[in-house]
Amino acid sequence: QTVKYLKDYTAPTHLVPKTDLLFEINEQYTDVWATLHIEPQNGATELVLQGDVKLISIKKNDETLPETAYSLNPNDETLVLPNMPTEPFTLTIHTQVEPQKNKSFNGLYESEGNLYTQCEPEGFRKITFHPDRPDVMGEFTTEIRANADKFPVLLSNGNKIRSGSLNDGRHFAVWHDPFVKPTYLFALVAGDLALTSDFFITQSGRRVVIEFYTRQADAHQVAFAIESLKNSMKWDETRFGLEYDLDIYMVVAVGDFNMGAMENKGLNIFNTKYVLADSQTATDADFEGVEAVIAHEYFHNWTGNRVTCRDWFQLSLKEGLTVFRDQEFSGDRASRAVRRIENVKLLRTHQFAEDASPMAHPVRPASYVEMNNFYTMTVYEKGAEVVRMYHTFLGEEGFQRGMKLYFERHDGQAVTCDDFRAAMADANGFDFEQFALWYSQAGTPTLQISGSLKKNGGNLDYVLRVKQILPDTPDMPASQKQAMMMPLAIALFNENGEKGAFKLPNDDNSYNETILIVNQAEQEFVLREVQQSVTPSLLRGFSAPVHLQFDYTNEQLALLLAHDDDEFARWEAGQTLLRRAIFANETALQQGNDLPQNPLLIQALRNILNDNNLDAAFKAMLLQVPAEAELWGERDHINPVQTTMAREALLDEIAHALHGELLATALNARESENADKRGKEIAFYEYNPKDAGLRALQYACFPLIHRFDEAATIEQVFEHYDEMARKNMTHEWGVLSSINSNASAKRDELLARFAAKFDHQALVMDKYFSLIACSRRADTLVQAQAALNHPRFALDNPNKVRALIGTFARNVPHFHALDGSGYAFVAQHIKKIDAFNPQVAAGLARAFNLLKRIEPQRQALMRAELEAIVALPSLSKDVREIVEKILA
Ligand code: B3K
Ligand code: ZN
Repeated sequence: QTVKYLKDYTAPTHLVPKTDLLFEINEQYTDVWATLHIEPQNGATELVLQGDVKLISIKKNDETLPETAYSLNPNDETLVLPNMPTEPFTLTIHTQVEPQKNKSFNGLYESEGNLYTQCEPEGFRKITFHPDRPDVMGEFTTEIRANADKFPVLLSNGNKIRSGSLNDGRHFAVWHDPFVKPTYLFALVAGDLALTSDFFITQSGRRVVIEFYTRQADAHQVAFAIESLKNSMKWDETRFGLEYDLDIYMVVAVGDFNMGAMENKGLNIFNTKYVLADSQTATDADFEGVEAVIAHEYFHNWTGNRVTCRDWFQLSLKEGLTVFRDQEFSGDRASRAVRRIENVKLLRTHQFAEDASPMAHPVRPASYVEMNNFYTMTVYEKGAEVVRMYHTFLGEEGFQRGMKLYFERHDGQAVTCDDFRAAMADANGFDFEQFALWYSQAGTPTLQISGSLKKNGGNLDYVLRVKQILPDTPDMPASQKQAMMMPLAIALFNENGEKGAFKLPNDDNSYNETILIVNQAEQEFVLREVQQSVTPSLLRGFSAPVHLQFDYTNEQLALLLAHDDDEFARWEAGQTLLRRAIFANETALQQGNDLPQNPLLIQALRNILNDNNLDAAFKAMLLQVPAEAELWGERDHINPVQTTMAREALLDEIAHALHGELLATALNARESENADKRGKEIAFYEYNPKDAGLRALQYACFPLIHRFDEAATIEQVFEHYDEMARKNMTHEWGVLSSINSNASAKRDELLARFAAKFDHQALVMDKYFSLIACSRRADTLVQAQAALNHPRFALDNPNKVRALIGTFARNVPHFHALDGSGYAFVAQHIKKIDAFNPQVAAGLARAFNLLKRIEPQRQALMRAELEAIVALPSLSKDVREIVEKILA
């Protein structure tokens, strides 16, 4: 396999300031003529173009080149033209593609009779030959010709400059994008699609046309996405001073899509999952997902498109920054604290696991085999935390000064993470030299902190000792790593739960919170003139993406859980208590002892349930018991099913001890949700953040209520299902999820009714398949296998695969079944899917990341499956890269 290294970067030998494309769409294939206006650099004569597509012919300045003038190398997907002029010239390249046969959903492909493209990172080379690298930017003009009945809609980037009819029932459209862009932002859509339009007036008074394209049947589900887009446009103007630059913004929804969405200039292409939403088919979480992804892709117009990446190693330059921006947008929209906690939960569950796995890599990877494998939690989510740390150091004003300088310097360019860091530093006179390590050192740092009181004359000092521990990662041993720089936000609480004042060295002001700059392997911070009893609140707001170790007593954690005014720190105190209780259960299970009781934790949860001043959405977060994957942290010798048992035992304890409180809380939340809807239409149960919080609280309680008396609850659910379902999908999904592990036939009947009702709603059928796959019932594998034959299941649809097989791979007791059946099921489908969609197969392969950290018996079973996968001669480089790393 060819490994590409960041250190080998060299500037392009040829630039392509203009590319003119002509697509002739035919029944079986599409002809593409690409005219590249080429500018050789520094006298270069050898031109290397990238392409993985059938070549028909090449012309140089209108003269057909003989086959001897170039060589095609399918192995590294290159076309080498050795003797090219040193003066500017054009190449016109004729290629042919078969979109109907393309099930990789990369390049030009067909879905339900329409054509779509996906070019990031290297899909353009499946359409034509081109340098196809992000630092070769140019202006694109695209003409599309097709049958007018089959393909009434013809779209590409920028503005439509011409259109009209041709002979034989064909028509054409010509699009011109005035902004220079790399090939990865190219897009084309051709098909029979419904249009919903709207408009937005920018801060400078320009009218931007908004166009959403969907299947006819889905057009009624785009209103929320359009509102989200307008909110995003407004927000980027007010918070970042950034205005949209073209006169039209198009979004196309497609059901066959490998990821969430794609930010092609002026023509976003979206997975239907992140466009279509109405209250009968989408949950509150789905609405929030639509809003966030619409925002994310829109924000890329500046952070990604106007300023792009020099090379793919810099991916986090656009992704980390754009995730940070969409997180801030969601936080400004509603429930900032809850959004922050959700982001941290996601990071700690999946990114920390990645950082502790053979796939660990820095935010800026140093090497890759297949770039598609590096659209990771580390690049996106840890990358966003790195951007957030700049923001924490500089504050909003300083951060915006940095952004302004970044755009002043780099608009229209392809740049690196160092350029971004330099802009932040130079705009603020802040030294971010050491901070560069966040881009080159993989692994999650651990901060070991201890605190002690010290007499200082008549006063007391509180001394915090901070030790920073960096882990070994496959790319670099800890011994080669240097101490990182990070903000540590802290406050001190007294025994009454009040924030205590303190002073800093050489500073006579009083503070009750501050941000310490951690930048050494070991250091001490002195907080002067503190009170007698101190409970430190540490890493407030999750100020750095690290593990925190501090020897809190359970009483101190209960104090923070009751009183901390930083919602993250407060939630985290509760999570630590919950984690400790589960670990204690695990130990007891291992040693065959009785399970310990947790009266302090139970009382703390009781207080939360009874607290009428807590925001409902936040209360729901406080009641979440960490999932198995959140518990494994950096541990080895994981026995997954034992973790599940220990966790279930705690859930049982909570369900029994707090049954009355849980019931009262759920009923109160339901009452509040209903309060303003009496006498109104059922359709009034729409998404809004306040009601979403009340529903989140109901369904945080409901599974525990069901756990207390399964037989009685399933009867009730059975009786009231239709009534709940009529309200909206959040309720319908909420009750089904709550009883989804119930062993009775009534659960099967409810799921069957659900599936029958939504037979023609593809996105809801995804929910059905994921319910089947995440159930903890004993027969889940059997049901998942049966679901493969369901008429609405399709192995070539990525959403279906993720819903059924992806969800199953995260179902801890079933994926990790001791007979190996779960591993075999997932491995079998990785092999099948790899034959036509390597990206989706590689995504599934990550489920085996835990290999080395799991107990020996399961490890052997996993290993056997992985070895069978790498033994496949025709395996894609996508899956091979992942599986070989896991096995290494
Ligand atoms: N930039 C795209 C992701 C492309 C993934 C290619 N495998 C979506 C996004 O991050 O906004
Ligand atoms: Zn993105």
